Amino acid sequence: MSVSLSRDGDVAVILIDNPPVNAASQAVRAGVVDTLATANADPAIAAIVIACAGKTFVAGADVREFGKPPVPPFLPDVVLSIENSAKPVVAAVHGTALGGGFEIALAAHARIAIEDASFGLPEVKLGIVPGAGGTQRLPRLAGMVTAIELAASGRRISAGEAQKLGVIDRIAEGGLIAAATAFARELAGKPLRRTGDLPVRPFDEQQAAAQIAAADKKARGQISPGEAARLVRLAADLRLSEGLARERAKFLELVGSEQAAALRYVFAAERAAGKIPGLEDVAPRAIGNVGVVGAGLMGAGIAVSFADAGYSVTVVERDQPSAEAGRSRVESLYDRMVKSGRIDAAGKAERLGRMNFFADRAALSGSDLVIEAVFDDLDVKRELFSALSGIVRPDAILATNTSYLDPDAIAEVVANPQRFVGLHFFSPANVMRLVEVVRTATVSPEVLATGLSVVKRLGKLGVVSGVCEGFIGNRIFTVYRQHCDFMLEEGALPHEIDAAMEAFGFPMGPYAVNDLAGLDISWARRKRNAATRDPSERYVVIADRLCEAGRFGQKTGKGYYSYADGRKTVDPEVTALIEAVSREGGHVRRSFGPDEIVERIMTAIVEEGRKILDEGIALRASDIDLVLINGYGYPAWRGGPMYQAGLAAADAQ
Ligand code: 3H9
Repeated sequence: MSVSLSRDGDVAVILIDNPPVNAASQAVRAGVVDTLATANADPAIAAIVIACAGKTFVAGADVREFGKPPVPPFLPDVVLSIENSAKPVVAAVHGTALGGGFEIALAAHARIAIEDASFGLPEVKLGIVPGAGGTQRLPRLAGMVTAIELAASGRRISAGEAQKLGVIDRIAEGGLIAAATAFARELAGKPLRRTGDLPVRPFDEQQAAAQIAAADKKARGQISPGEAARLVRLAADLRLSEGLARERAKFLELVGSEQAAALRYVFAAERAAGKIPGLEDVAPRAIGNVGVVGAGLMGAGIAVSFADAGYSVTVVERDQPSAEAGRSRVESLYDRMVKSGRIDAAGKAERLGRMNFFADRAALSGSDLVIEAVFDDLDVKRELFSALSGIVRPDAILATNTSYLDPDAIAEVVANPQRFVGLHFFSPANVMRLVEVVRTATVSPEVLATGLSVVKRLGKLGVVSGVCEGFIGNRIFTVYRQHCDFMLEEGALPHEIDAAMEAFGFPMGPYAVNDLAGLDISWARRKRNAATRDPSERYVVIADRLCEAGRFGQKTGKGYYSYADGRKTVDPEVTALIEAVSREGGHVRRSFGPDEIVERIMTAIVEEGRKILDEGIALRASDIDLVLINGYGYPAWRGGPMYQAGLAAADAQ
């Protein structure tokens, strides 16, 4: 039985118990309707509580039912029967009330939650819009501007924020169900406050219109965020029943769309990525103290990620001034978060309170895990890990953040190399969600499992990669960039390639990204590798020529583009340089349309993806898609290159 009814005096408690996340499956929907009817028909019952067993409140509709013929009762009807209940219904929320779960709570007559509960409408991330009243009821409680923002972004809010916004009534002190029962009893016999009857408070029309336009723009081709925003806006103009009908129609239209299918694939892919054959029964180790060596941009971002997730962090730099500079870097990252409203001053102080900065590696002796983010040079890293082997506990996990070096060559100097793993963060590390968890030749299953579990606790997505140059992501990105350069040499210009990829859905084209990141680092790497380069391989010298001309990207005011007055503009000097390179190589320049550009790049990516799969570097095609989506801005609503090429369908669905 996934829904049961019990009685506490004159209060009926409807308990949903559908592990793992209490998704609103057909059995749950039918159970709620039945128990609600029973409670309403029972004269001894004065009020009703809806709560959940297990780790969370209802986490949404059952996504496994999407794409199949819907079976009644439908969630919007279940939600209406809650709102129309003659007796007061209190939603008692713990864990995450998401999507359909949040919609159930919104339709109740009151909401109480424990402090660490959270709420959200993540439907847009699945390529759909809320389909059980979320877009119509949320603005009636939270106000138009907040509701648009939440529905279009899928952002989750804490119980505290929900209370401030008027979305929930109380935070439970003591036991949740006992507090909810007492609350329900207070409401018994009083006039019911039905969310659907509330008016939408007056709001700034221009602001709402700007939010909708921004949602469309930010989505870069994904339909659902703008549609969700528009539906919320309609709540101010339409009666509830009309608004609900419009919402339902849009939900049904989008749930059958290609974008929704692709995003459901991504959802399943993310769950599959954490399941590693052979690790099913391996328990990860508990990690409390984390050491970070190097507090440059990458190290500071990594340290912040760990402190944000509640770890104690020991940051070590080579000398006192560098340690101080590291602390300032971390502080300025937090200042930015305070400025953007993501945390408050107390949050900053709390996080900094978990961090210590030292100029002596000996400070790492108590760490459970040490990750390095020092200069990406084999000798530098080998010296570090050899020294660390004599400092940290013999069982402490050691991790490298190298992007291009061979971690197995580093492992040679590590005492007990079964504890050595790669944790490849993407820059900026405190923002980017992807971490490649690199399976070194020597790593033990327990350490690999711990790496994955730590990454999950950081709120990031871990994807296991085998060892090869650049791992999954940079290896594919290198090929992607190579083919872009080939097109430059054959007749395309940087802004044409960037425009084609941006129209495809990338936030930035490859050359704009290069200008932002700086051209000098990869130039230095190319110079280091020049001696071992295969002379028969096609090599495009455009990037080298730009660097020779001092064009290192935005930081020097010029790279593939010119940034003379702060704006990115096409630079005739670069066009001339590219044309000269084409001439020298004997290429007759021709024009490239956006479709050809995209197709050429996709073909190259998929070909490299296949090799990566064949070599066993990636466990599944869907892992490759996740790396590109979360590390390189590939539009999630397209599913990923392997999915689009039909190579991933069986993987994660
Ligand atoms: C919706 O509600 C539409 C409505 O507006 C309208 C309807 C008419 N269904 O993530 P985890 C499974 S759209 C089915 O590892 P966590 C998941 O596959 C929905 N299954 O756990 C996995 O299974 P397995 C809106 C689901 O603790 C297991 O649960 N809701 C669903 O890290 C554990 O998942 C969402 O989009 C589901 N809805 O995180 C919420 N959700 O073990 C999506 C999860 O076999 N879910 N599973 O691989 C989440 O965000 C996270 O799962 C959650 C837990 C935060 C709940």
